[in-house]
Amino acid sequence: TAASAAPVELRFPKDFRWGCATAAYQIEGAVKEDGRGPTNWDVFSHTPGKVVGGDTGDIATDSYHRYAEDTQLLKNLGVSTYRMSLAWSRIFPEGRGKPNQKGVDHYNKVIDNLLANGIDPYVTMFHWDYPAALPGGWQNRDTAKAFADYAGYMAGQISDRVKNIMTVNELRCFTDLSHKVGIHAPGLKLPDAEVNQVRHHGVVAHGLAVQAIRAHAKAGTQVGIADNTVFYVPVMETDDHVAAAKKATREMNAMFLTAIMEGRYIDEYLTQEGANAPKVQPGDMEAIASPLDFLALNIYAPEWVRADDSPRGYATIPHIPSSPHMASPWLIVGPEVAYWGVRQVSELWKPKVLYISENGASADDPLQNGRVDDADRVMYLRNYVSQFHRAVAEGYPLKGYFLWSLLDNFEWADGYSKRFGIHYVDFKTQRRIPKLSAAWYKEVIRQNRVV
Ligand code: PNW
Repeated sequence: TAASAAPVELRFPKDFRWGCATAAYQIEGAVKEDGRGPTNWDVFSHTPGKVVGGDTGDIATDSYHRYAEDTQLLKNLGVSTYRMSLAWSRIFPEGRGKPNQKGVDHYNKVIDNLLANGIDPYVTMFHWDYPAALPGGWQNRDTAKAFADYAGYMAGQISDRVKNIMTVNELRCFTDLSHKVGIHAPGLKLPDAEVNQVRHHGVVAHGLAVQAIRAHAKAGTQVGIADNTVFYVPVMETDDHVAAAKKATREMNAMFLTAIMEGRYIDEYLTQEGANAPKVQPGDMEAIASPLDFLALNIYAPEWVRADDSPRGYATIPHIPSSPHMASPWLIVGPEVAYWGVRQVSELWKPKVLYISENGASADDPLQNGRVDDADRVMYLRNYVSQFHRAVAEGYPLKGYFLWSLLDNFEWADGYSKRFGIHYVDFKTQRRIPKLSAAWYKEVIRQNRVV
């Protein structure tokens, strides 16, 4: 007899929120307009040898001028939300002092345009571009205070319309990639003690900003962080490996999310760092642990881990050349990280509300006969979204998903050589062309299920 095939549909809850994400320096351009001050990334990208091809964000996708066109791309997709960031140096060109009204006006126009089109903006206060005038950048503790003042000020300006605010994007990137690995602005390779201090300033900045936003924002404003927690995926789904992976995730993020959620640096981290551990001032840990309304995760590549009988109980498994990856070599494909990330933070810290603030992929994106058939990106996205669906179906509090990115943009040290968009951008004409992945995402949203 013929099998009666009843397809299992991976449907999301009715109120699940679909969106796209971008960041100011990666899309805006207009770096000298309306009083914007120079940033760390302007300096870095204009330093020969720092960015592939000598690319800069001077023009990027010109979204400072084309924001209304970008809103129409979002509207055509059918998203209900859009995650964007504000450029600190448009508001405070020198990092502090007197606000620049033209910068505030610009973001008011962008926000109003989104709302007029039925799209709810989620705003990140800091996505890596800070005013170059701030002495010492994140090496200087005063930057944390300046950041909180800026974040509080802008929360006061926008929270009548913006209901969800994120403090910073990806602590690990703007601390470690910028001050330890040296591939992001300002391009430093500092010794361990100084790196740990920069990390500490990062989490303090987040905490002080939470307090400042709450002090200035309209009651009810939801405050969170967009973190790229490193998630450890158990090599197999058995109790011992599952427990080992959760322990690894908690310990390996000790300087970032674990500190924020637990209000202290755990012993494993302090012991490991010894004399290089960060210098903490009274009140710092209380600020860092400021309660959050939601937690947002940027989830891309997995780490793999297995249980073992070492004292800590786990061994990480390095990526090897045969690990499948997308166009960026670091972007290992491991869709299960989407499920385990949501499950692990839920079990470890019980956040009330979770979002995926970024997930997406770089691909080669050949433009042929006016089309970009990025079937590889569609495959990547379908697999990750299916794993997020599993987390939702099991009851974890995941409420929304922001796809990185709405359009190809300035991919940091990779310049324009790596494309993450679901809209192709011709950087000569600034023409936007929806890729196959945009058609796929539109259908996911329309049917509210994996297609
Ligand atoms: C994120 N890694 O960065 C950022 O938030 C975006 O601005 C960026 O464009 C996007 O992901 C794609 O790269 C990351 O090396 C950069 O693991 C590097 C890593 C992870 C995230």
